[in-house]
Amino acid sequence: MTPVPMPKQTAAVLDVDKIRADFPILMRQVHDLPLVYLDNAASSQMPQPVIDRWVRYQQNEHANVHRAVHALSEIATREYEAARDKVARFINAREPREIIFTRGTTEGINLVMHGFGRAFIQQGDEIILSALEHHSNIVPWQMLCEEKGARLRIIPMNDAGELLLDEYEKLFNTHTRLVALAHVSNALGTVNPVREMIHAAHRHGVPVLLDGAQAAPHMAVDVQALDCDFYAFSGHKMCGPTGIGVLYGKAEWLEKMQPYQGGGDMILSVTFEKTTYNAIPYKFEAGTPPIAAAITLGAAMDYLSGIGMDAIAQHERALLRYATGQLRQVKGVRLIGTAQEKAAVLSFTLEGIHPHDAGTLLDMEGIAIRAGHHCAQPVMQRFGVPATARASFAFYNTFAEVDALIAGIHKVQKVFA
Ligand code: C6P
Repeated sequence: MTPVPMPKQTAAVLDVDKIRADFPILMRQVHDLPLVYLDNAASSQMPQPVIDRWVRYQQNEHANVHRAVHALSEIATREYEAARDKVARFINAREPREIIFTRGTTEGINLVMHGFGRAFIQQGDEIILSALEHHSNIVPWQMLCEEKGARLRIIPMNDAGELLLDEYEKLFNTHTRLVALAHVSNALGTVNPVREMIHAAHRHGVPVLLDGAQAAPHMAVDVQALDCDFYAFSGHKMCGPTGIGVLYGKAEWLEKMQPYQGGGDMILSVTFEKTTYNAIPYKFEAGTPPIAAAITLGAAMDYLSGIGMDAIAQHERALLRYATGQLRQVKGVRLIGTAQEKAAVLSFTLEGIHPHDAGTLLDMEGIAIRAGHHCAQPVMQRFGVPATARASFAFYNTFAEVDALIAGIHKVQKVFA
């Protein structure tokens, strides 16, 4: 096979060396070797300007929000709401009140399950999911179905990990109430044709929730252009901290939905007889929110926007193309997920080697990948494997790191030869 050359044009897309200098953790060693961090689909790393924002908040601005008249509380409130504005701009929401801060994608989906599902899904209704969903976008809907007597319908996929759109169309009927779909698969990398799929759902009058956990960090997302009804994603996969995520919802849906949790800040008035709920988005943010994390996520979005989401997508596409070409030349490799449209996720198995052993041995080389079912057991079942090894890339990864991965895989194979 002919080797895949390094795509030279990418040098001009991003100055990766300069970008890497912003990430202190990328300078560290693991097992006395330079860290090669290829587990970005699980969690990405944080650059210094984002770390600095966290520290500045803690050192100078920390107070509770929406609650007091003192200066610090006003600063914290202003910065927290400024972060909401940044998120709205980042995904092109119509208005900041369509942005709810959550703990992450999982909580965002659970919020929709409680707020939308409890109100609009009844016995005999149907929810369409796809065969490539993360457990976060399966289990909440199963719980709802059990409670309500509703049922799940599953869009099947082909051997490349692409959803079968003809089959999707056939799943709609008068009982369909919601489509809940990954924008990008974490286990396969497949980028679903969500625009087209949303359009199809809307023709049937059915709203769509997108799980954007693996999309928002890697491509420009425009919720108005997509016309999705809900979009959930996590801060820690896009250079932000853990414990913060975003649920976008169209205002007309959020207005009609029930609150997710009850408590402070989500109310206008409370008596023992009756509570009047606050306006959106506060109706869905009960209790003290993750203020520091939200503000820091705003800084992460500034950082990503400064680099440019299109440039990020272009660099990662080049990395994927190069890594796929290199990996295909390794004997005994089976790539799991070979869709035409893919994000920079490479799931694979090595003949005769358990993915966990491969992951452990690669770690000894300083190379961090994930091995397991990736919280997508139905995907593993579909491809007849218990687990895969998964390398997932970010904009700060280099072609040299792809080479390190391939060299590492050869070493792993030698151990088992
Ligand atoms: N996937 C991975 O290694 P949370 O945990 O709430 O931030 O995100 C959950 C989630 C939901 N949907 C998709 C498509 C995801 O990829 C994830 C998180 C990580 O693939 C951890 S399992």
